[in-house]
Amino acid sequence: MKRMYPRFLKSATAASQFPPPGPPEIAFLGRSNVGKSSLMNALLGSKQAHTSSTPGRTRAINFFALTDAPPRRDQPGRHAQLMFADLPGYGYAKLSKSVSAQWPEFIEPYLRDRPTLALCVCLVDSTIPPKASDAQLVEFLSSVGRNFLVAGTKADRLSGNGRAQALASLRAAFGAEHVLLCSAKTGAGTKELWQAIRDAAEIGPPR
Ligand SMILES: Nc1nc2c(ncn2[C@@H]2O[C@H](COP(=O)(O)OP(=O)(O)O)[C@@H](O)[C@H]2O)c(=O)[nH]1
Ligand SMILES: [Mg+2]
Repeated sequence: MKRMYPRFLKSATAASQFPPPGPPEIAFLGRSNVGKSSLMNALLGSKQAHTSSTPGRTRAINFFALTDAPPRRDQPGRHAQLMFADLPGYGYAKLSKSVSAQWPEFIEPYLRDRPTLALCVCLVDSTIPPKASDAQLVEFLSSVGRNFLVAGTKADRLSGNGRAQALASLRAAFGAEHVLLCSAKTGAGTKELWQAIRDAAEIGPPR
């Protein structure tokens, strides 16, 4: 799989700071520690992408522009094919169809209104039973008509039988067609995830 090259665009903590809608955008959501940074790095094949450990950026939406060729100094504004949006990770305990107390107020409008948002990748730890809060997030995304995918993370920690059970319980919770298992550690599932991203963004296979 030919890689894509991420370029950090900006960190936004208000709707007025979102970059202008451009190419199709993929949002990554999940509770802290679910493995979001690891999985994004596995998808991008780089450690430069994730900035969530940078102070001040953890409560922000971090936007990345992706191109299918390395950035060139002489073409700084090179056309991006895709955008990744790394959303703040923490408990969704209070998330509901109405505004959440814990969820920064710009997140819900982002998920509801962002015109170029093509897919929400919801990360759920496959090694523990799905949480009610994960279901609430997915319910919210469904209620606003968003295309979503549930990626069960850390699947390398499960045995073959454990993976089958985890897949079954995630499918029962979120709908079979929306679920896949992955591992940032082994790379398992990342090809399928890329395919789902490309399908949602309606961009062709890598050249
Ligand atoms: N075994 C295993 N551990 C993982 C995987 N992905 C993340 N982790 C571990 O889970 C912890 C949280 O990962 P991180 O990517 O920082 O989570 P984030 O808070 O969602 O960004 C770290 O200790 C990672 O090493 C995975 O695919 N397999
Ligand atoms: Mg992180």
